[in-house]
Amino acid sequence: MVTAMMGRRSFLRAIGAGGAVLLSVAGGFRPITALAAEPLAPDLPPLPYSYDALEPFIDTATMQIHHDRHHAAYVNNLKNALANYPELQSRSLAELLANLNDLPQAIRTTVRNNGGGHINHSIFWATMRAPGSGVAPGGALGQAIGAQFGSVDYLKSLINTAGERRFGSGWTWLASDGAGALYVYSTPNQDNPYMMGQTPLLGIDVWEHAYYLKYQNRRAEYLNAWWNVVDWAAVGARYAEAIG
Ligand code: MN3
Repeated sequence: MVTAMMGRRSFLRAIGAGGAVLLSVAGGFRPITALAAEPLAPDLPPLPYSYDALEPFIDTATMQIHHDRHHAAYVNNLKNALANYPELQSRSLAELLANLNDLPQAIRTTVRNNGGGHINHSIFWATMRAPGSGVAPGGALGQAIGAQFGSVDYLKSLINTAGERRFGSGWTWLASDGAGALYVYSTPNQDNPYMMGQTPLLGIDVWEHAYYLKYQNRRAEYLNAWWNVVDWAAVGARYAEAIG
């Protein structure tokens, strides 16, 4: 069907380039609107559930190490980088990431990697929930997925394939351009849709630290399993805010 084919072509173009590619949004960065609502939490936010809440799909040990060590390190590194720049501490992290070239050269890469790490993981925790407790995508998000991708299963396959093809460390995303269109692509390291003027709706961490204890080198198995803990209600709320 036409809508699904459009999604497939956009997707193939994105992963074919091998990196974070903005597909077809003209005019560069859009004004910071919904992006500005993303808070820059000064400290490591607690998990919104227990470490074992996502078992058996995401194991307890991985959650403990991932949150308490990896995410904590990104927060600490970001705070250290911004310590001498109080004027930057008052800006939203999404805004900083959307305008990296405006940052002092001395901290640009640190903010990119650790600010990205901080906000990416904050979104990651907030878009998962206990298995079996979720709902299908509804509302405006459900309509947009149906119109653009044809089915939720097809969308999942696109997101998974982008994540499987990411060489090395990175993320696979569902993102909004703020005008209703959805995008699927992968980014390296801790890069994210904010850097392209988009809003991340859902991101799956494909760094090995996200899955290696349980899945070893079987990234595709991890990606398939991840959908058992997706919180579509949270993703839908992010979409509503992005297009609001
Ligand atoms: Mn991670």
